[in-house]
Amino acid sequence: MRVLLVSANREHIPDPIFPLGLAYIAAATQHAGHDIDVADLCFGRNPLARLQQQIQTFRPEVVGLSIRNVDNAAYPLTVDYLSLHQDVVDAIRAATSVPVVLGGSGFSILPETFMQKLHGDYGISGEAEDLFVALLDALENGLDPGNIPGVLTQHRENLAGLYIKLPGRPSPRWNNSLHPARQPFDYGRYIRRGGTGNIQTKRGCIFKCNYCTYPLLEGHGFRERLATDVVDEIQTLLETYGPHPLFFVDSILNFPRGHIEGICEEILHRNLAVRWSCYATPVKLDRNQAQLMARAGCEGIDLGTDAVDDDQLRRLGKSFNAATVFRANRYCLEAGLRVCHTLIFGGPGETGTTIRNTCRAIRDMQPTAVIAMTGVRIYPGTPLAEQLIAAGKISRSDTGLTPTFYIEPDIADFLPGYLQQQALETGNWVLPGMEPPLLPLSQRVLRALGISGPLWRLLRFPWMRQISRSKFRRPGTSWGIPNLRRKVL
Ligand code: B12
Ligand code: SF4
Repeated sequence: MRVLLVSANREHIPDPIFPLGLAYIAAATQHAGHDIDVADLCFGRNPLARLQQQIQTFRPEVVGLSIRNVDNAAYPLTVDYLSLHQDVVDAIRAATSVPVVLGGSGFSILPETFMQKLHGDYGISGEAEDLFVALLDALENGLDPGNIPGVLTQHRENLAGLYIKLPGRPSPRWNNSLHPARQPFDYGRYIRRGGTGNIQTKRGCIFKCNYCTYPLLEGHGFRERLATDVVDEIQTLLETYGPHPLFFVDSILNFPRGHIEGICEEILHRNLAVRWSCYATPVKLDRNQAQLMARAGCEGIDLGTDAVDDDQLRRLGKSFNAATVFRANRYCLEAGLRVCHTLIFGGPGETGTTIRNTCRAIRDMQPTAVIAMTGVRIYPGTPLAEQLIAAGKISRSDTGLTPTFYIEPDIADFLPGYLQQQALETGNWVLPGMEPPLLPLSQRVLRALGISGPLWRLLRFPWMRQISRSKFRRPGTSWGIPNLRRKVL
């Protein structure tokens, strides 16, 4: 069949991100013998007109639409992408009447709601290499894809909750050396404009942080690729596109023990010069691991710290305490790794004391950068959403498409100003949703100057800290960002 794969994402903040998930779908579809074309709407003017022209020329028999983001998950300057997705579906419908299949991480967080809002013919929640191919086979053979378990259709009812109960169905094709098909896309443009390429080494997460969607999207167990297969892919990427930094998109790269070690050893064994960064957990992050990662090209590590107060860590469902964070931070700095701590303030039970404890501890640790979220984005199906519903603090309808944030009422007035003060004093804090993001123009200039990798690494330089500080000297302005739909509880 002729299959057109469309990536709807046009977000350039913090960077344009190569649509890795759709590239996996493209690879699986090609391997199954179908003819594919891709339409990536990320760059250029008038992408919808281009998309319609492409539909006229390619005459697809099926269109697959990838929906990566629901919103920017930041408060109070929340950006909601629903209308953008509606425009894309309208443009497709105006140009063709073939079935439209919805998928992607954003779609998978709220599959039924997206199906209703966007009137997709079919939808697949979670990883979809196998199911998408099965769906195409059904269409090709005149069968009803609605009979395939896991495929959503417009005509089925009572599917509510099905995908939350069946998260991250393993896709055998994925572990089986299926590499994403990057060639049909302009991967090079993402490296130039976005500063990093991306690669996935495993799926799933065994931890139970109570606000987190990753286990729902990818499954509660780890499914790892072989180190040799991962490094084959890295090597091919460097040979094909030249040297460029990579981001490992795994939920946490350094757990379970042995996985990243195997990859690092293989990188060193092949003498590959690759710079990379990742998300990591402080759990079991010891001196050996940090040093091996540094030797194998790791230039920045984004620790999912969330808080540095034992009570607050427990309430967020984290599997470590403040002492573990201190230790992990020290090992990383000793190994020469740049560290960014991601923090979440305002969750249930947060008090002025827990906020101050976290801020004090973070300042003591002297990381390169801090990304601090104000409020917890509440996602359906997460333990936190269920807990708040059971406690009567939110209703189920609060976990729908309108981005909803929980801020503990007692500290709601104090929190934003206090975080802005931290940012002003230190200069290395980034407050998504509370400050103007790096404007696309400045981002372009930095990339054009050849600065690659995550931009938070620049916060080690006094001049960048000065620029960062100056953003907090005009509190109360909206910096021209549309304050779209969102709710605070
Ligand atoms: C790594 C990551 C990042 C990195 C990316 C770095 C890089 N160079 O790639 C960074 C830190 C930069 C980042 C930024 C952002 N991110 Co992010 N990110 C992720 C993460 C952890 C992995 C994404 C990934 O690559 N997965 C691997 C691929 C293979 O999986 P996949 O894309 O899901 O694709 C599979 C399926 O979805 C499906 N599929 C995909 N497309 C299609 C199409 C069809 C037709 C079908 C049938 C199926 C299908 O099949 C694929 C293969 O199995 C996810 C969480 C997660 N675990 O998914 C969040 C996630 C995607 N991010 C999210 C968000 C919000 C953002 C930001 C907006 C945050 C911000 N304010 O800055 C930005 C947006 C950036 C942008 N330009 O779009 C949200 C999106 C949901 C939401 N709330 O809207 C997620 C889901 C996390 C969350 N909060 O739940 N992110
Ligand atoms: S926050 Fe990180 S460690 Fe916790 S469940 Fe999510 S991905 Fe796993």
